[in-house]
Amino acid sequence: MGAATTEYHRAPGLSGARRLRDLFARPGAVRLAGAHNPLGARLAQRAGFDGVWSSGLEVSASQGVPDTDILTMSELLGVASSLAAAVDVPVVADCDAGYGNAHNVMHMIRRYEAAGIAAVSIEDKRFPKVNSFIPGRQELAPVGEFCGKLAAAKEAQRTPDLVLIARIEALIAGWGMDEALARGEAYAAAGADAVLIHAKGSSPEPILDFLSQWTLPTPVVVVPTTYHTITATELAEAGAKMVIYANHGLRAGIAAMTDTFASILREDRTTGIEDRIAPLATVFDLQGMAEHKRHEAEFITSYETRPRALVLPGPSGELPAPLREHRIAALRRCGVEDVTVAGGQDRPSAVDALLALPEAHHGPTLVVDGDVLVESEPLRLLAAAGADVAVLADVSAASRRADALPLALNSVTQGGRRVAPGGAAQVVAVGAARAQDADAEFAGAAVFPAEGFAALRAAAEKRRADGTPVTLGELVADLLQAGVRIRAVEVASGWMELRTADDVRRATGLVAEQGARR
Ligand code: SPV
Ligand code: MG
Repeated sequence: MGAATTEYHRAPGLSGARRLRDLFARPGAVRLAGAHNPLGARLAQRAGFDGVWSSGLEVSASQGVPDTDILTMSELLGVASSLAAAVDVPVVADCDAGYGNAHNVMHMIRRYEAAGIAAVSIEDKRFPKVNSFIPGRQELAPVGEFCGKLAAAKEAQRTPDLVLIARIEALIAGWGMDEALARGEAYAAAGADAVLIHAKGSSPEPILDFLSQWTLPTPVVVVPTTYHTITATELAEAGAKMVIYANHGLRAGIAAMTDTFASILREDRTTGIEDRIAPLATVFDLQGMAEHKRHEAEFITSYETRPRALVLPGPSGELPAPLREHRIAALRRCGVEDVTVAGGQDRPSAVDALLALPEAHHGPTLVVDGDVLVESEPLRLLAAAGADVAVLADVSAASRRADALPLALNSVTQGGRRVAPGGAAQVVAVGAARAQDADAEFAGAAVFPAEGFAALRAAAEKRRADGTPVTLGELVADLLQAGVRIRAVEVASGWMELRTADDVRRATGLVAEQGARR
């Protein structure tokens, strides 16, 4: 099988019925292969067949029941619609004797049409029918009754293109050529878009005879199951418009599986049959796995790349519940579901809390100091900083307090607004060394993409080895020192300190007020 993969979900512009009518308009025979599941339909399409026959015999056999109207319309429709969904070529559905009388046929037409089936075939047998190749009972329906079904089908049809095939079983039931031709003409007059003349002998003669006597423009469909020596080209030359290889996929599958299963048990391993069975790569290809992977990259946010957050331990015990909840809710609102709040009984250091976080995380990690409360909007801006290590930088003059961690940025104030070269401000210095140059205050939150988080861990490891207690701001300073590019997400509000009991009281009051306003 070739390396080329198949696109299975192209949105074709034309309905299956329209495409089938276009095929009918082309010279030569339209060739169909039978299938009972989408995999078989794809194999038929891949082989180059013009369409797929949703075979009653195949579907019944695949369910382990005789082809005698045992399965219901819904079951057969379910399969036919799954074939239509799986391939681009038109699907022609074998609808047996129409599942009952004209009422059933009308219901059937609506359902098959809605499922995107290009053509339906109903046969002039009494319901319940028996597969044409089973010796014994083959009862024909009266012509008038069957014409009523055909007229009902045309009445029920909503779209102009759906093709109605009337299947003539006169040769199968032994009623002779004149009866077959007369029925065909009556069915064409009743509105059939095509007639299917079926036969069960090993010679193509009766079919060639029928074709030579058929004078109407209504196309003729043939099913050379038993008279298999004649080619599709010869049948087309004789006047057939559609040739259906109704059950060859099923029979090939039965032969191959029987052989394979026997070989495995005989040889006690599968080595002997490996080169005769399809490789798994072919199975994946037929499932549309390549396309699926492309869609995954395009449409699905991997769990592995979703952001996570770590809230570092605060300076003073447990926060009141409303503040804890507010903090988690702010993170959730900006799309962070995986939130770790360090703290509890053993009150780890910032370094321990950072190093306790699983190292293998492919998405960004937001780290929030325990002594700040950050609203969702600044967090959202931070999380959106993309591939950069970024810190939240409060550029409002109001925030310059004595215990603030100053940041020097490469952005400048111009006409009351801060502007940065290239549009994204960078941190150029952290800490007191250049406090006189401070442009902003570190607002207690930073984001680290996977690589940046690895650098942060390395800085934390080093500090642990040195035995020096350290804050998030100091670790950020370490990274800057180590040459990591640090972006500043500039804000002027949207965070509060929680350093003292007074801060906590004030923040609790504000959060309660916000809650009351909502
Ligand atoms: C089928 O495939 O179910 C058919 C064609 O009706 S045949 O079995 O050849 O009669
Ligand atoms: Mg059938």
